[in-house]
Amino acid sequence: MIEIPSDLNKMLETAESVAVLTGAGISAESGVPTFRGEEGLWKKFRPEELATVDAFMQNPDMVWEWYLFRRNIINEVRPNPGHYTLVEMEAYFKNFDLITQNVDGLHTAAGSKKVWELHGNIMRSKCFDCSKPFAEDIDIESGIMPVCQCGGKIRPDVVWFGEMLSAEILNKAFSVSERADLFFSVGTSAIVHPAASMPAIAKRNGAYLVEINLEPTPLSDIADCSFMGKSGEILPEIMERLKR
Ligand code: BV8
Ligand code: ZN
Repeated sequence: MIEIPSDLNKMLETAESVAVLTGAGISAESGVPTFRGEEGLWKKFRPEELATVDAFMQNPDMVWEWYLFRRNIINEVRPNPGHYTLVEMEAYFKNFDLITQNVDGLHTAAGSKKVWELHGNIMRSKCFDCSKPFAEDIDIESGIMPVCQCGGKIRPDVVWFGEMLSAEILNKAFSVSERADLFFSVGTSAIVHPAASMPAIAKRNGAYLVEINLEPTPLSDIADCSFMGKSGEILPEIMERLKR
């Protein structure tokens, strides 16, 4: 059982606009490897070296091999109690927005409606040049890289390091963070920007900031309360408290 501080109790009862930022940690209990954890997504490389335009330009096969490897994992996994609790919270609070860094689509699969995917979605592919969605399966076994009618290379529809996020989604994330009176940061190491600035923006605009993570992060110092533990266990306990 977790200890819920009285000021969080009060916020849970009075909050009108709630926003959540999630990272890879919320999908860990579903079996999706996190980026920087010890089981690290791809042993030999760091995501910052593979999830980049340069890596794709230099070695599209290797980058696609990494994404197809991750797609296969994600095809086998299901949302966990942490994802499902956020679906319940969306129904419970007057205004609720879910901002995610994750590209695994598990929030939508769990039933969340208002999900802002800051970094895109790994299951979608698009043309590198004209961004036209590419619906066919990617098969690189043949060694032939899929190309768009315009001649552009097909890539995963995710935001790589050094790439701009969608301005529309980013602005939406900034505005829900500014407006939130209760903000949860769940399962993120809070080092990737501009995503990691959302909790600080919420805090600066008067939100009560809750962190749920396995280990301390740069947010732990500014959080109003920090639960160190598994999101799949802590989020359901907080929801239990809401229902009582
Ligand atoms: C941009 C999609 C600029 C691809 C991803 C120096 C300083 C500051 C910033 C920068 C800098 N140098 C470069 C930058 C900018 C860079 C950045 O922030 N780099 C970082 C590494 C320092 N950002 C960018 O490049 C962004 N673009 O800035 O554009 C620009 C400006 C003008 C003009 C042009 C360009 C784009 C960033 C997006 C990159 N794409 N993903 C893909 O997935 O392949 S980011 C990638 O990391 C994932 O999306 C992931 O979600 C994200 C963040 O990682 P986390 O989600 O936090 O995961 P992590 O493993 O790190 O942590 C998991 C946590 O969960 C851990 O703390 C763990 O303890 C905890 N946990 C584990 N299990 C559980 C748990 N918690 C609870 N319960 C559990 N069970
Ligand atoms: Zn194209």
